Amino acid sequence: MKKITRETEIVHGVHEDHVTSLDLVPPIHMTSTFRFRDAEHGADLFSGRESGYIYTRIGNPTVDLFEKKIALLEGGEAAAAAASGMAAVAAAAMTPAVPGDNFIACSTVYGGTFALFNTDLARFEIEVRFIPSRISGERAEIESRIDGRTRFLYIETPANPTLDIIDIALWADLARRRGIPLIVDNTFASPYLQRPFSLGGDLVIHSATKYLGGHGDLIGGVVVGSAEMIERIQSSYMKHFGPAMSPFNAWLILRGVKTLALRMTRHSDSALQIAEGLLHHPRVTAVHYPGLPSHPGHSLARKQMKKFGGMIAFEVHGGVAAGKAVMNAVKLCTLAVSLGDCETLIQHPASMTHAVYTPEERKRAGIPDGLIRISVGLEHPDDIMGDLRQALDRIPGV
Ligand code: LCS
Repeated sequence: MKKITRETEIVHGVHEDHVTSLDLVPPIHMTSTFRFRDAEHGADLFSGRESGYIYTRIGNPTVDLFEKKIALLEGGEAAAAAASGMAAVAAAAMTPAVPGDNFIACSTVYGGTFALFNTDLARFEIEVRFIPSRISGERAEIESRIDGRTRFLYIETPANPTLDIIDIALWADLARRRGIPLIVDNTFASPYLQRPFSLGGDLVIHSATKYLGGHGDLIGGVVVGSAEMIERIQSSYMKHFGPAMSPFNAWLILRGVKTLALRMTRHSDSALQIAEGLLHHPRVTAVHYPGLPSHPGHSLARKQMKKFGGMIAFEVHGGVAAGKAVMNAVKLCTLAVSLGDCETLIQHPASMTHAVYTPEERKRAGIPDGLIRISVGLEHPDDIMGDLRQALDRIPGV
């Protein structure tokens, strides 16, 4: 072949077939597609006769590494990475169900999950049957909603935003007896604090945007489960609906997750101290934190969690107006949704993360309009409590 032009050289450069540099930290494979050695190799990859990479929506070495890491942390066989936590929820819920099927879910879940279940899945004629979390421990109540078309059970624990604790072992037992899977959203706990597979769960979901990433700089999600269930999700939902995780995000989460144990310990210890501080503040009417002995799910949380996590919800005298005044008066805490970041975040579920619930639906799900939610960050707990105290002190006396 005659010497190539400068223009072509600029496009092609040099190809190296293998990474041989023995990096401590794995490289980011930022490539959309992968070269085939020859036509037969391409055909063999497509037919499954040979395994290897074809195209990043279907598989990528950096994303694979992320999937293997999260599967390991959860104690599952395999994982499917997704572009967001919502994509992970949708993949887990839509893969096993066809029109006419139904599933049972706790009604206190992240607002986006609630909206997906309540409206979008309804368009595919997949029916959600909600159980209010106040009766989520009552076996007969759950059983009475299960029938021959029930494809799975779905829980989130601790629940967003109320911090209700759902009995994973009880729901897993009900699912096993009916031969259907239990899906557990483990976002609030992280695999360091809670391992749903050890309690009988079948699929575990994370919004990796939160504690797994840990630094508030990406959106990502993951579903973990048996090799067979994950293969179904990968070869159908992920491949054809296409919510693939970016290799760069997979790399960021791999970096963030290395400090998961340290961060979750600090988040949990600080949250316990702050929950106790809030409990003693005269303007505070209720503190919802599973680490407090007064929390109705405290003994269950002790059984199924290692520590109680970094999320707290609380209510103040004066309801919604007073709550808004607190959020407008904080200086160190940041008024923002999301959670699991280094920075302490504060938000109002009824008008923000859970605004998709109607007031009636919120009442049934046990989400008070005056509830404030905080994601306790990695700052010194005395500074966080000091900021909340000065904001609470500004509420007019009762
Ligand atoms: N599951 C839980 C428990 C969540 O809290 C969230 C997001 C999701 C799934 C969805 O994940 P995403 O697509 O956002 O990665 N929760 C949010 C929240 O409470 N505030 O902002 C997002």
